[in-house]
Amino acid sequence: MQRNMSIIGVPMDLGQSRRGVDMGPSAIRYAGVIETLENLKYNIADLGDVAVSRPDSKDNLQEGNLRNLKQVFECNQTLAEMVDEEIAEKRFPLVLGGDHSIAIGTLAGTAKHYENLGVIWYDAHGDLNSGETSPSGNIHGMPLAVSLGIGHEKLTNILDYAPKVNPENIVIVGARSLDPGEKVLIREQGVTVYSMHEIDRLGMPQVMEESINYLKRRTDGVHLSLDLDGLDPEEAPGVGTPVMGGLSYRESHLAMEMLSESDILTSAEFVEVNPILDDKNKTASMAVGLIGSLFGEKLK
Ligand code: B3U
Ligand code: MN
Ligand code: MN
Repeated sequence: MQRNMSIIGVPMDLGQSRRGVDMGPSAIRYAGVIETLENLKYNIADLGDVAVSRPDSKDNLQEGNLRNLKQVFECNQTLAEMVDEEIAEKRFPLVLGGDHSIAIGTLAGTAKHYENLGVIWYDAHGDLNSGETSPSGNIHGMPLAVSLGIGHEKLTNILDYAPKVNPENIVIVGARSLDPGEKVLIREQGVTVYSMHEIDRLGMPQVMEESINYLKRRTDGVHLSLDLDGLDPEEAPGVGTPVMGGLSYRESHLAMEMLSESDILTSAEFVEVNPILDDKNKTASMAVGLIGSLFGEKLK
């Protein structure tokens, strides 16, 4: 793993409708992310937060059923440029959200640097909607589709190339709330999904082993996009769209430890921490704990 790491905060809450997730980067910093990584001997450059402009009106559904398209686009454009530059300078980008729409920018900046980028999408949701299939118009339910080149051109074409990712290089872990259009896309495009059903049947060790081996064989870099709502809301309550029956704290730590041992990751992001909905910064602390495991913290 690259020892030089850049932390980029993205205080974005315009990709969905509940306020508060814009405070995610502060909450994760407050919970000690920098100290945790420095104790693990990483050289950290905290680049601060990307600017996010304010919406023009409250329920700002713009062209094609996309809420706050202009603001989400602008922020992701800036984020993509920053991530691109950090990777060019051989620094590992760790992006802190913010809602999951920011994965559009992270992936745009990352995928440029690989022939065949792999993605692990740790999430209760598929985030494979487009303006046509979305039940909400919320762009945080669309970033994975955007990375496949499906969706509004302004978003799919950030940094002037599309698609960013090959569907066969994507593994979704923890899914338990997929919309009809997302299920069609998963089938048509050959995305690998370990839903809660497979996790219950196979267990997290096998799921991660299969995912890691699969991606190792076919990719030259792997991005982890971890949505805290992948975890069970009893353990990670500070998220905007909780779905019961999720991944446990222990399963998630094991997944991070196995990823750490595999040494396949080349970039990562942690998103959807909403301190307003949280219980004493529990979810942000959970994110920091998972980041610790992901970057090599050992139990003994
Ligand atoms: N699939 C729904 C709900 C959703 C997606 N991502 C989150 N919630 N966090 C949608 O609105 O696209
Ligand atoms: Mn998500
Ligand atoms: Mn989610």
